[in-house]
Amino acid sequence: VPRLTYEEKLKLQNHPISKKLIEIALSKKTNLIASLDTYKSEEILKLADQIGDFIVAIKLHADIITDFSENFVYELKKIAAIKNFLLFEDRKFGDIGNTQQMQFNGGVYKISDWADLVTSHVIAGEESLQVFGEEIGVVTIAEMSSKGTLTDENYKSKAINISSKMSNVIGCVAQSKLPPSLLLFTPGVNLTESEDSKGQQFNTPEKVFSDYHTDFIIVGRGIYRAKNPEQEAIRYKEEGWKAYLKNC
Ligand code: UP6
Repeated sequence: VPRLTYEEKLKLQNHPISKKLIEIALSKKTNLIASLDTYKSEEILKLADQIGDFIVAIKLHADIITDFSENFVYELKKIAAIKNFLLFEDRKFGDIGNTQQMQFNGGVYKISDWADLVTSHVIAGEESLQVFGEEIGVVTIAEMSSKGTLTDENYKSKAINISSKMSNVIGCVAQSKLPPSLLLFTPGVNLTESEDSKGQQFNTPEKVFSDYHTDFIIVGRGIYRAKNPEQEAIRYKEEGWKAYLKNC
């Protein structure tokens, strides 16, 4: 069975953030999310400027950044507005609702002030996801990319069931097919490496589009560690789009 096109998927979306993601994908012809997992805010801003034209979103781990500040957020949002991409905080919340709510709104990062999307585990059950409200796009972790992950078929199907029910959940991080109304985000994508030394497992864009019918590829080291990140972003953008078209 062929996958749905982005146009077909767009019709199934109710959340403004999932619509926006697909609209950006269609207008820029890219399904690439760059994961800029670097320590320095200046480096993230520089990379964002270099690769912003080729991506739908930048994924951050705010708690990696040593000099996180309001000014950094302000500058990044400016670039995101000019280059038309979204901000995705990969917080992977995994606690009771009350704690997640405080982690989402408070602390140093004030994620709810700036993120368009966040990731959350579903380990604490469906009510824990309600605390993110309706404005942000929640992406649940249904299945992880690493060796020996505990997200087996049973866990995954329960996580997907909850995700399908919740109006603020727009999709899942997973390494296999999802029901078509949910957006699939697939990390662990690299064109040259098949694994790292810490349990990560990589696939090619072609594989994740043909086998999983993914919607968005998430690329970290493949881009930010490259000698020429701009050139690699273009390469992943083109490979991802080619793989999407081929598997429609
Ligand atoms: N990530 C995974 N696998 C998952 C969930 N999230 O790799 O199952 C995240 C990592 C990292 C990025 O936290 O930010 O995606 C992958 O980066 P990489 O391409 O450098 O491995």
